[in-house]
Amino acid sequence: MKIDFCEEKEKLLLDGFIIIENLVSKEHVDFLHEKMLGESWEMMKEKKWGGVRSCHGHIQQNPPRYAPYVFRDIVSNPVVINISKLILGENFYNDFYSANTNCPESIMQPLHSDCMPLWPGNVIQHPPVSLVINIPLVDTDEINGSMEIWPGSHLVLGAQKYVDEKIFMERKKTAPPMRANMKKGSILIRDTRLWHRGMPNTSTTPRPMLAMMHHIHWLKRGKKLAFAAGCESDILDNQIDHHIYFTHEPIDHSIDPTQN
Ligand SMILES: O=C(O)CCC(=O)C(=O)O
Repeated sequence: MKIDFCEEKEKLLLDGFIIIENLVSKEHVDFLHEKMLGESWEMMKEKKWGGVRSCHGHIQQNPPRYAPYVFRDIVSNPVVINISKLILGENFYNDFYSANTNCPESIMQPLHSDCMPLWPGNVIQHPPVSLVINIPLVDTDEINGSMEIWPGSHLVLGAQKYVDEKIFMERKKTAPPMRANMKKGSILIRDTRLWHRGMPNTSTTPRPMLAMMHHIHWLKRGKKLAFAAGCESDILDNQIDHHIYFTHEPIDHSIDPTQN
């Protein structure tokens, strides 16, 4: 597959997101999905709701950070690295490795951005400083709650983290939202300011979607994430600052990775 990186970069800058298909091996996706699905059902039973405002049916679920569940085409995908480098420059870093699992009977989340602009009072928007990398572990569509995204909304001035209904109803007239429907193996890369929300999952199975966050090198860093020793060759790529450490201690991946 040939990717026009200049075109993808332009699209990402303009629309605030891109989706590229066939970037992750379906075997890797299925293998990780099988491992995580059991944990999704458990968390669902215990009503461990998370994500934005911990809405009913939405789980913040961390994937295992030990072999054999760590894959280079997920954590260090070369196409994603190339795009992040084009947008964020050299030495960008990742500080997040989790998943949004949207469970059956979930409700609609409030429309929101993941990060606010760095200079909120500016009269023009600054270039992107952070990107979210989303990788669904199943095909996603309107039935199982594909994410709603608002093209171009990352450039709207004056928006708050939770977008006021009056503001989004007005924007809807000229720039309506769409659903990020994806085949498994695809990757969605989006500006963290892009308006989006989880939608009801009316199917009978959870819809897991991995999430990583890439940041420009000078943005303030949080704690490093722990991965199990032995995964080094599945992860390390010198074009990305992984902001992680490897440990021989057992890793409880159910704990919030940034608290680990
Ligand atoms: O799961 C989704 O589709 C979106 C989740 C989300 O945006 C969040 O929890 O912040």
